[in-house]
Amino acid sequence: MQFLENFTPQLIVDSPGRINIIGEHTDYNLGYILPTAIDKTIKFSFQKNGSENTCQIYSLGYDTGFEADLGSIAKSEVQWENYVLGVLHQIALRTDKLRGFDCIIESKLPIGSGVSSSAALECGLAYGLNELFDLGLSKIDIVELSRAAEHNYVGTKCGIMDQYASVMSKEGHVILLDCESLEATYIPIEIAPYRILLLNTNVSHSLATGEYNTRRSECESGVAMIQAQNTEVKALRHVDLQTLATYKDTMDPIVYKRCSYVIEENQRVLDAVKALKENDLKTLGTLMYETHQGLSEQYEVSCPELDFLVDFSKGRDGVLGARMMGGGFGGCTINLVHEDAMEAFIEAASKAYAEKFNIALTAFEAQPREGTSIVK
Ligand code: GAF
Repeated sequence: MQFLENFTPQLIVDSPGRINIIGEHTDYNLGYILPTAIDKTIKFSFQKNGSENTCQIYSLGYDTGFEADLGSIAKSEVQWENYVLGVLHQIALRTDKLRGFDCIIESKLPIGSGVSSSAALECGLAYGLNELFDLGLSKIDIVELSRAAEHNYVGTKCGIMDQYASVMSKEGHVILLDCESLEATYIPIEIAPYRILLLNTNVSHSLATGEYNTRRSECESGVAMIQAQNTEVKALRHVDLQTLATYKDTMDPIVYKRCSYVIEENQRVLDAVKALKENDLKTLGTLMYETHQGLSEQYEVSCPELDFLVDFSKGRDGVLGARMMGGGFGGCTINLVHEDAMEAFIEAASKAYAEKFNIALTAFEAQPREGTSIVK
């Protein structure tokens, strides 16, 4: 693209991916989550180009770019462009201050690996444009508009977790977020000598978006059934296991399974927070294993590669817990591993995984960091 020859960035923004210690598929059920941003980011470099409507966006990773016209934003056939276009569309719904710009995107985040490169892309772009054009959006506006972009342009009816963690995180903390009230409690993550290790299966099964939306509607249909008896119930957040049990014979068994997972997982988040505060990492690890079992058997969003890695970790020296992370059907496992055991564990897991699936595993440590920020 021509603009690359004369590019002088006026603003550089770093937008992080996220991990989630525990609390999977609870966000859109208005429950609890425990995520934080990590030290793997997407970097955005911006310049105003003086035009009314012309936006030029170039991805260094894909080695390709595209042009968008602010006067006629529409969905693209190319999926990554929709993350960008969706954000531009959402900004245009909120303000008319946006003008033409050029942007170069450089990602250090593995795509499709469950660390939410998509939210990092949406939020980093929205954050940067807000700064560059003084749009007057708050951080929570950026979170909400990025989520709306994902719903409307990408098609995933995601919850709030990924965008919230990408923008609102604080260095060295995890966020206990109540997804109903949006009350956030920042909890220091002091787990030394243990560390957070991500093992990337390097698979991303194409089921992800469709199955994600199906899980969401299964939960909603469970809620609708309970709501018919009790109008106070707006989400699974308002249901306990005892109440759910009274629907065992009438509710579709699959819906019942999904709902029980979500209700149990909400409780696990609260138990995990207690364990974290008491530095009881053994209990935290056990809860992570329970979450994985629920995601695999009740919620059915795991896959053979993730199950294999979690099983492999069990009983290994220095490993307290492991589970799949994010939406599922591929991506990373999150592991709680003693620093002295990291190297041997990575080596053994990589060898076993390659033997079983003939795929190379990628391992990286995740350090909690602050949310989206300005570099320059
Ligand atoms: C994806 C979604 F984007 C999140 O909102 C969340 O539901 C997660 O899957 C599962 O916990 O990352």
